[in-house]
Amino acid sequence: MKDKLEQILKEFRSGLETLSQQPQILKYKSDALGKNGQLSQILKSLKDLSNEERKVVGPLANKIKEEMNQLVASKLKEIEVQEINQKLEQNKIDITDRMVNRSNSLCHGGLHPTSLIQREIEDIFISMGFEVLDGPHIEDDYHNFEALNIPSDHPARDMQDTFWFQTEDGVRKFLLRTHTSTIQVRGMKDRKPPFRFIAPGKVFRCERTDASHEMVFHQLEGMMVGEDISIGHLIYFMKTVLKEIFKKEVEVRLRPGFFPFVEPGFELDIRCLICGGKGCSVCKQTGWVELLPCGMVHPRVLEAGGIDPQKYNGYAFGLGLDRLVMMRYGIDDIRHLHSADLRFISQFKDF
Ligand code: FA5
Repeated sequence: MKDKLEQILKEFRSGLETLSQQPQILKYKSDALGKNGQLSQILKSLKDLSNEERKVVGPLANKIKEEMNQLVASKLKEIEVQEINQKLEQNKIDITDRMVNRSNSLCHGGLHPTSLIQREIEDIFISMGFEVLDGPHIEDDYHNFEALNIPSDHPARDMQDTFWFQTEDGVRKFLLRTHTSTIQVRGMKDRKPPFRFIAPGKVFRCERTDASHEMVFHQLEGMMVGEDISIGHLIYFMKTVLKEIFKKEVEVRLRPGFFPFVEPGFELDIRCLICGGKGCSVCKQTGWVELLPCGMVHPRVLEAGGIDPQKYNGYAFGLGLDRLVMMRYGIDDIRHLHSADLRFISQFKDF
């Protein structure tokens, strides 16, 4: 019986070696190990053996069954690896290869205009002593609203239509951040005044799109906290940045604006550079583009960031990055920026 078991294993192994397709192997296995297979027959006949024989044959039959299973598993693994290697070989991509255009000259990629402007602005702020921070796109209610002095029953929540994640119990706790102001409290918590930082990034709103509105767009948050910070500091930094970006003085106007996280709050608009102030679809025929809401940080927001509002104060702003890109390059519709149209994108190659 012992010899017979070893013979079964030997034959199974050599039969398996001749197979190379997964379905064939699975069938081979079920034939050999199924209830009509030789091994099952031996296991069934154990009851007819003497006690002594059963003690030897039983464990040996189980060991051989285990070994046959292992042979099949490693054969299947081997085939899987072969298939993956074959696919990799067929779909080989040479990342050093260059694309050639219709006129047979080499072409290469470049940065998106939003990235170009973002990098330029980061450099300007870094040169003025600002840090550059990052934050999560999926935010919690606390950092997007509560900590910014916008409690759940506050009407200001309606100013930004929000994409919420619904939890299983129906509670709205997480959302796609509606503004980069979420970084204010995160940034303050990790720092001691005086400090200044910016935080560029994507934001998301459930909005109807038009020439100046997108559902996914970019903002660049900025914050400066210390002793005796004034609106004068705010205006100075904003004007310096705009002058650097546009390489000339641009006409700006400051008007009162309401944001629960600043007091007082302002809207800084720039004279529309698409129409020169005459009126167009980008400036909604007003001649001015809303670009840079800002204000002095509300004491409650400083407190949420662990900063004593009796001792320190600061300013914050939230630059609309896409609109700045539009003004800088004379783009008359924000939707071009996400169009992925190579004819549009390739105009901005920086090298
Ligand atoms: C805010 O998001 C505030 N968090 C900004 C802020 C920060 C105020 C710090 C005070 C202090 P607002 O919703 O206005 O504000 O958006 C800021 C800028 O983002 C706007 O001025 C505009 O330039 C840009 N923006 C707003 N909505 C859109 C949109 N749908 N598409 C493209 N740009 C937009």
